[in-house]
Amino acid sequence: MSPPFIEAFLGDITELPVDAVINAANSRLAGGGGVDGAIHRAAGVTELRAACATLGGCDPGDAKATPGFALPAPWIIHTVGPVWSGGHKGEPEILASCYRRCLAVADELGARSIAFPAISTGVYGYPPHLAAELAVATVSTAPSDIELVRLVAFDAETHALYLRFLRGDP
Ligand code: AR6
Repeated sequence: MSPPFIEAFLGDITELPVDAVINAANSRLAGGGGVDGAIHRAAGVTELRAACATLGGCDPGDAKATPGFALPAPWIIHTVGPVWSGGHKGEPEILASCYRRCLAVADELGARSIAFPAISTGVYGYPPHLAAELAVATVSTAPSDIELVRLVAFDAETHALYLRFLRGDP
């Protein structure tokens, strides 16, 4: 187990040919907007909804896998980030747990390459710079057999944040 190679990527996570794509889901795993909606549409709404319905929901900070169906990625790992409410309600710990649990589930699946969206930074309101710093710090120190982690930004500002923290700039 050694740290993975981590790279920032700007674009649509649903198009990436990695072993597992991470979904920023809700605790009912009921589908929604943002990256969750995009993943459902690209994977196939009917198939993915049915697979999610068997999982019994997912607690914030935890992660559960389904097949990727029509995605290039064979697996989807659904995780539930914290809803931001000022930062003193355990949000950083929950978000760090999302990254660690996704790496652990990816390990169990035998995945070697995975892609994360910027969990919680959309509808859930987590400040993007704090989330990007935490993502880089957590992924680079969590033990796993994953070889490649793509931190996927859907906007240029988030991409610049990943590049900055991956360079080690404050
Ligand atoms: N590829 C990569 N990143 C994307 C894509 C995409 N296709 N689409 C959006 N993003 P959000 P959250 C980025 O709101 O804050 C859902 O309704 C987006 O720009 O998708 O964790 C769920 O069901 C942002 O940077 O997730 C939950 O109810 C990031 O993905 C709730 O939203 C996360 O934004 C979860 O909220």
